[in-house]
Amino acid sequence: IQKKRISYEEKKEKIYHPIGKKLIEIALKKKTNLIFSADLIYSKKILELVNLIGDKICGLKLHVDIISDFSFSFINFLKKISLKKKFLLFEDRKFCDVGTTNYLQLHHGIHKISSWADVITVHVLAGSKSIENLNIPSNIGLITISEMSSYGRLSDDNYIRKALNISLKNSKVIGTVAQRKVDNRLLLFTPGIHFSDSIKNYKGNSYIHPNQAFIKKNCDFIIVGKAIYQSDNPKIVAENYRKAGWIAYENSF
Ligand code: 6AU
Repeated sequence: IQKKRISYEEKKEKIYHPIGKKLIEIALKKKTNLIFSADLIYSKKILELVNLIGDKICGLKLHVDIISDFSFSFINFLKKISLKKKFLLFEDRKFCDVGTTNYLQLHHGIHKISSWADVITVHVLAGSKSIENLNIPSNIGLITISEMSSYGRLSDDNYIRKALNISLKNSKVIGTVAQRKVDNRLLLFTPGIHFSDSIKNYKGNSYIHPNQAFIKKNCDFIIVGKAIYQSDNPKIVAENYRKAGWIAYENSF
């Protein structure tokens, strides 16, 4: 495993999946590695925020199952904004079951995730087969969860190594969530990001500054939620995270 920091341009050559390449292209074009995690329960609030900060992000991450007034008109609105402002839609469903159940949850139910998401998250706890044969459209990329950001996570080094191996072998996988450097053929996504030192541990989740994420862990994309949506001025704060993430990336070589 080569873990030396490489640039987005170099990484784009190593990632075969079109969605992985597209995400890097967006990052380079908009100079942003910021993914906004809109963990809000009303669609209106999400749309308001996205209209405000869509220019500053390369991805919008949803937990679609927490949205109380979910509808396909909401999804259609989002899709339009995402095409106009150029960012990808992530559904952080963290599929974690046997393959046949993952399949049903991906394609059916009220959310029909495979009909609109660009990127979806999966655990590989149930083994490599659980994310094979899911009939994933070619325009959807997978992100595996190899190592969570939470205190007391149960994954040990052995689990993480195996999860990363599964990620490398599955051609649908564009990257992973982990708290360590990973192989350069994977994009590394880092949640648990906050400027403030005083929020290092918040309700069991751990937080680091973007500098640490890029410089210590060779992260490629930061995922920021409450630091933005709970702030008094999401537009300014999102710009601050965009800038911090971009500068941290540039300083990480
Ligand atoms: O910035 P926050 O803490 O408000 O939001 C962090 C977001 C949440 C979590 O569900 C998610 O990141 N997350 C994930 C992801 C992205 O899959 C993995 C992880 O290890 N930790 C984590 O917080 O929507």
